[in-house]
Amino acid sequence: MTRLVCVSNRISLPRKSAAPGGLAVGILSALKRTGGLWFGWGGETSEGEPGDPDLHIRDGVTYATIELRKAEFELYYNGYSNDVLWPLFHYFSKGMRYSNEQREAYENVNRIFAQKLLPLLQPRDLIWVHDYHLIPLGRRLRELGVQRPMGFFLHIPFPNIEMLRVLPCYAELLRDLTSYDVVGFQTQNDLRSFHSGIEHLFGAEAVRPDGRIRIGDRVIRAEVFPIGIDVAAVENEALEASTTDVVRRMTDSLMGRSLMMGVDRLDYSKGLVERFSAYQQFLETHPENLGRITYIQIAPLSRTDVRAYAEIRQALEQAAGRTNGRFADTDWTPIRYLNRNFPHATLMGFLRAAKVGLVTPLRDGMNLVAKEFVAAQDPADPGVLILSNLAGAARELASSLLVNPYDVRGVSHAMQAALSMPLSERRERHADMMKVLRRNDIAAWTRRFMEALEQTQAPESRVRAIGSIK
Ligand code: ADQ
Repeated sequence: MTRLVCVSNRISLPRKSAAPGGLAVGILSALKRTGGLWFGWGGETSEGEPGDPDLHIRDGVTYATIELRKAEFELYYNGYSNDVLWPLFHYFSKGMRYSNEQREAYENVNRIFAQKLLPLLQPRDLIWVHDYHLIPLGRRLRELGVQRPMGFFLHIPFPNIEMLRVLPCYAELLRDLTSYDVVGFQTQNDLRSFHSGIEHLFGAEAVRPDGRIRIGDRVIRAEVFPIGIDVAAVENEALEASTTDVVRRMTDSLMGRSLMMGVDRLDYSKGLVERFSAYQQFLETHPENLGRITYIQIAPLSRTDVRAYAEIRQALEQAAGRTNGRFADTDWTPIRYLNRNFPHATLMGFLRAAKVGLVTPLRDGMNLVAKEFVAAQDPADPGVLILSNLAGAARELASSLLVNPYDVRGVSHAMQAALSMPLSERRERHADMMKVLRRNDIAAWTRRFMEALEQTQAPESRVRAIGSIK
């Protein structure tokens, strides 16, 4: 039987308190369905050379975690991945800080990943590598002789060649992506950008009319696989959580006020500063809402982010302070801004209680919170989603109120429109979006990607036993 092997930078073992990001949520749902191996960094750094992977088996999934050397991890993760690739791929080239030292650490960590993963691989594995931290891993595994089908999925946007060219080693990055048999993106836009890079590097004829890419004698499938959510699980979580103490306490504290809610990782790409400004403008231009709305923003800070995100954190604290200072009353706080984690189910309960969901990233690969907000609603009395048209999710959730997140006035108008939307319209929009979510849920995403990977298996790729290659 084939086995699915997922590889990602970070592994979240179940039951750890840290909030899994979107990537972890997606991978875990995929592996829970199929069983298999999840390989990645376990969250610990070491002083010396990293040892062999630690193995843990839970619910049919084997978790193989490695440690990384502290200094190298810093350069690879906070440095190259998050100070170079993340801003560049989100079109914030001004935020990018490139250094060769970071690039070398990135290469080296990918080499270590390949070396540590190799002995765990079995002859019938399908290998699925996730996200921008691990773009060179496919090439590294190929260099070690791995011939099994290998796929790569990019959870974040892929920039057009004119933006990508800002990166000194953009050509290597594009070549590395062509080591995979399947390369998946969240949206057509990202795929088009990838094609623009391939055409730039290999010539227009490299992109075939059917969208596949031919380079020499290799054909690569580059396709769109928009990530979905486990709709039924979110519906249940939200419903069950709505009767728990913590959600009840929150809703009681609203004293009948309408709730607007945002849940994001604390990151500049999520557009929180602009969102806070829009809320302030909303209160200014629609004073009839004073004392009648509470906006709760949950934006947890993950441990590794502390240094890099100090600036945005400060900007948000100041913005929330300004709005509260100006509008608060003895019995009303307009914004409650929380830098803490909650269990996923509790968040779903909070989202269900919200009349308005605010998802306004300046750029986002997909944005699962947008999808979760819709699935968490009570279909009989659903809240309204305000969604950035620069999030991948906007392609599918066209029945939300789409906004440009930079347009502070437009977002503040959307807040008013959402709060005054008649029930019939809310229901209609919600039903439309639920159809889309159900059609393309997390199971469909996993299935489609795995089918694409399976279809790439050429007979000759099964000949070598990868375990024997060192
Ligand atoms: P992220 O940027 O992490 O993901 P997102 O898609 O919104 O963003 O996913 C966040 C996930 O973490 C959601 O499932 C959310 O419920 C959960 N979460 C957020 N805060 C939490 C908290 N405090 N406690 C528990 N859970 C929390 C990246 C890309 C996205 C892409 C995803 C998936 O940046 O564009 O949608 O991967 O591909």
